[in-house]
Amino acid sequence: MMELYHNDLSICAQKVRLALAEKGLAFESRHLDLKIGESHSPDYLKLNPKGVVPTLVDRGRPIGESTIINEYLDEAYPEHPLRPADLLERTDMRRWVMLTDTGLSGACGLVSFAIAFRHEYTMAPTWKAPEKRAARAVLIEKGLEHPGAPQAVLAYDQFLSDLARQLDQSPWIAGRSFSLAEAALIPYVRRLEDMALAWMWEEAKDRASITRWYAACKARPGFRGISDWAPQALHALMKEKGLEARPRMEELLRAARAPS
Ligand SMILES: N[C@@H](CCC(=O)N[C@@H](CS)C(=O)NCC(=O)O)C(=O)O
Repeated sequence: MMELYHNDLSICAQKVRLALAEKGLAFESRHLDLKIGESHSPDYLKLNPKGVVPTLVDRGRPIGESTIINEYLDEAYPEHPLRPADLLERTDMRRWVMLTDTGLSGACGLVSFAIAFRHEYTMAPTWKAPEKRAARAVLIEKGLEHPGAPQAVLAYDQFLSDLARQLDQSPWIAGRSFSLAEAALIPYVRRLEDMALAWMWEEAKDRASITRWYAACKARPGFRGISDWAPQALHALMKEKGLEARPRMEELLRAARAPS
């Protein structure tokens, strides 16, 4: 059976679990605790030299990078295809998946940490890279007052605008079918919901298509890749801190949207 090295709340791991669940593929779970640095153990670094999750081990070979893992899964296990048959829809799918590796992932990490995780995480002893330790220390201290927060909030907000516009035109992100674009992007919407920030689309008239789409996503088998792994205690903290953060988030959004 395939093995998946992952973490319950990791966005990149959620993305792969979503694809696995949607395709009905079972896996042996190898859950790593990122806050104590388990992804930096010498044994794990042999599988994933970057020390990050997820890593899939299939046919005796480790595969890293969530985008590559999902493409691999869909090629290796063609039942319940997650890449549109239409070439242009498939191209669209890849463009949307790319968003996660070109800014959205960093924005999500900063916003999540600034609002919620900084209240839970302490410095992992195995975070050896000095620049990483220093960056985390500033985020833990400053939260949404971090100098990178306005840019990260703006990027997340822009993503929601783009997503809503796309979903005004088609039922799913890449056209007529649920695809790897959903697997890649649902976790980013879910993260906002986990932090009680669903008002960012639910209270915006021009983002109603996200509400419709997200309800349809939740009804899919793939969603279990997130919901089956939801850590209850951390969720309570994320919600509490997200509710507290709403006024500051609204201020940052007003500033980000104001014409310069
Ligand atoms: N580009 C990679 C990013 C993986 C990544 O950054 N994973 C994070 C969790 S979402 C991680 O393992 N962080 C642990 C650490 O940096 O110590 C992918 O898509 O798989």
